[in-house]
Amino acid sequence: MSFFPDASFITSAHRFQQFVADEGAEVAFAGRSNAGKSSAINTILNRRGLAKTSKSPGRTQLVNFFRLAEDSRLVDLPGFGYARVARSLRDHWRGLLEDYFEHRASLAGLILVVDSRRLLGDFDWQMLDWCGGIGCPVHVLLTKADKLKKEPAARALAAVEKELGDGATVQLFSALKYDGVEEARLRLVELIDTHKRTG
Ligand SMILES: Nc1nc2c(ncn2[C@@H]2O[C@H](COP(=O)(O)OP(=O)(O)O)[C@@H](O)[C@H]2O)c(=O)[nH]1
Ligand SMILES: [Mg+2]
Repeated sequence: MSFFPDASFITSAHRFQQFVADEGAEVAFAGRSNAGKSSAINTILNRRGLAKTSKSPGRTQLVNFFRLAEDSRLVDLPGFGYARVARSLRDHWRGLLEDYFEHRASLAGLILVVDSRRLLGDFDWQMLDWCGGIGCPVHVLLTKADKLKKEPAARALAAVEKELGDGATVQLFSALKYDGVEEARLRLVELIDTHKRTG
């Protein structure tokens, strides 16, 4: 079964003015470069190649909008936490994301993509801070879980759950092995439905 049979790319934005109309509900995906964000989006939407995956981290990124269904979107945010990206570009992204979190009424939740072997970093805490400030729910995907054995994976999950407390929900995820895909889809749908019900 496909949760999002009508998923399609809408547009890319480099500036706030280029964002699509702030209507309905949208869930944002964020993660440090190379965390596995594009792979997670493609796997969750069951569309290989919809969000481009890359082996070269730090490639110029934009804010990418995808249609999920009538009145709902997925937004792929740039991950600026990578040292090889020029400082001016990082500052631009930071400002753009700050604007986004501050002013986006249709924002229903954030799915934060974190490499399960690296745990939470500065970029992730910045995202969590912004979301905490506006009461935006966060769901953390601990990706590339296939690279960890069962015990270390369980420990990574417990450690992040403990760090975040009630601040977010957390799960293990693997785009390679399809682990946790259904759970991620259900959470995505739940975030959208909750936003539509409560505004
Ligand atoms: N083993 C494994 N590799 C993954 C997984 N997800 C992504 N990758 C790899 O990690 C690299 C970065 O993935 P990508 O989705 O482009 O990361 P992004 O920069 O966060 O969008 C690529 O080489 C992917 O093939 C996963 O679940 N398991
Ligand atoms: Mg990517």
